[in-house]
Amino acid sequence: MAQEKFYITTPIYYVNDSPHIGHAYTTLACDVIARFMRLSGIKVKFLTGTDEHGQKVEKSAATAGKSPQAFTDEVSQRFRDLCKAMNFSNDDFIRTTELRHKKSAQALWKKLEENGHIYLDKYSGWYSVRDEAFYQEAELVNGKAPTGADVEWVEEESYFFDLSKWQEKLLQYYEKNPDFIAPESRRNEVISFVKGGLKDLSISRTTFKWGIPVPGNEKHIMYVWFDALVNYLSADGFPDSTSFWPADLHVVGKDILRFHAVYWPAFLMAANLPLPKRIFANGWWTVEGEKMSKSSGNVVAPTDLINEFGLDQTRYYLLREFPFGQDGNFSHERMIAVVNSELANNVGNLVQRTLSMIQKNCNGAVPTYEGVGRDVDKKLKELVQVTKKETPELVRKKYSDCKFQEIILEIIEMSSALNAYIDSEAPWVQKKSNPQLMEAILYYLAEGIRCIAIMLQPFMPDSAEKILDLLATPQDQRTFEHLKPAYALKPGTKLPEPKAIFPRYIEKK
Ligand code: ME8
Repeated sequence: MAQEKFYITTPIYYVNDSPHIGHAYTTLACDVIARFMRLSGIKVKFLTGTDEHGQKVEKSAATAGKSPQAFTDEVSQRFRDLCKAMNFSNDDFIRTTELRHKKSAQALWKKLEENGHIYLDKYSGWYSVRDEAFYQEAELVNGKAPTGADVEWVEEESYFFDLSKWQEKLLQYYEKNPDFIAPESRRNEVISFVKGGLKDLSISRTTFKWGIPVPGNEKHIMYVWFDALVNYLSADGFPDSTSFWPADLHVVGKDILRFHAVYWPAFLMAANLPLPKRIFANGWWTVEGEKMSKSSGNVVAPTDLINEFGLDQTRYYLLREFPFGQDGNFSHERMIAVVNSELANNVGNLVQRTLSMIQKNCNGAVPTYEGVGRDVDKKLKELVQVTKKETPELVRKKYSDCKFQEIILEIIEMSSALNAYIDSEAPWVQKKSNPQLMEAILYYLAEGIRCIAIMLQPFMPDSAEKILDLLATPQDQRTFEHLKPAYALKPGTKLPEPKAIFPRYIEKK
């Protein structure tokens, strides 16, 4: 049965810093899936937001000489601005300092308490503020967290969640639901972590104040990860009424998979709530071969890329460069090469050549394919059919599996094939000798472009829209359903003056 609802989420980002391409990347992936689902007629909730409590944010506010609230207001706005700059289509933006979230986090806490899964004790152990995570002695490497972050010794009264009781249930769940954690290699890491044994989890702190008070004992504030994970429920109206939960997909970076694939499902099981259907972990961007960090001064801001290369070029490059789930590297030189060879010289050139030939030779209207003396269009028809040989189910599966690079490269391959077809058929040669044949060639090229533009919409919404406008495709005929031949271009439709879509990038000296 076709699914008619889809709930997709990004991590909520810490407001200790300005957004960079790593943050934009995870949200972009969600945006592309959300757009694809909407174009497939599915009702979507796409959520992103900011994680504003905890010691790390409190410290950053102090360093900036601001109150935590003023500081979080300011930095959270930068993430909101990023959504606009990147053309993200999120339906909601949650901040953990909002009342709706506090209510929700306290309700989940109470539920776990009622169900007997929370108890008061003392915590003593290592804590890393940068990671906002507890570490066991055995996990430390040369006195630091395995991530390289500094740790400090913490001893305080704390509430605990009985995580150790959920080890077997979690393992059974992973076993029964092989798609729950992706990619496969990450799934295996989670399984071996859980098999290694789970300790009860400290879920409250008393040594600072910037957090959500524990219901019934305000001396304690909730551990920031307990607070943060609940955002996926609070944005859907929990505990009053939820309309989208369970989430279909949580996309997160590989650094925070453990929180989502171990702690979160355990909390949900303990509260008798349904589990998200899938958690997909994306890999890590380095920049010119180096880890991206403020101290190395190599942080790439998405807005800088947008200003230099264009918005859709940036969206395209980030998802095209390497398979989602793997690690990859940002290189300025590679970005120029990709933008020029695949967007300017390939798709852009195809659109430009075809539409200007139509404008010049077919009275600026969609040409006709009727009455051609030979079967010229067979090959092209097949090319256009490339889009249709894949069933909607298969395409949907590719999106759900986050195979962005594969999807993009298939579209580019189709564009290359159409360009090669122009060269081999040379419609301008047919102009005098066989104008009908020329028209047929141009018709199928234009129809191929229509399909390409429809398919590019999730990745490059503005540019795809411009191409569809140039083809005078009706606004209500631009979904994946409209790839079907029944909605093919109608000969005789007047077309506007062609415009360049993807300019060539010329490096400024
Ligand atoms: O962890 N490459 O927030 P955060 C790829 N608040 N992705 C990257 C990246 C990089 N170099 N750097 C960051 C938190 N990311 C918590 C989450 S969720 C309930 C709470 C992305 O601001 C990636 O998705 O540290 C990573 O998981 C996320 O940003 C971490 O953002």
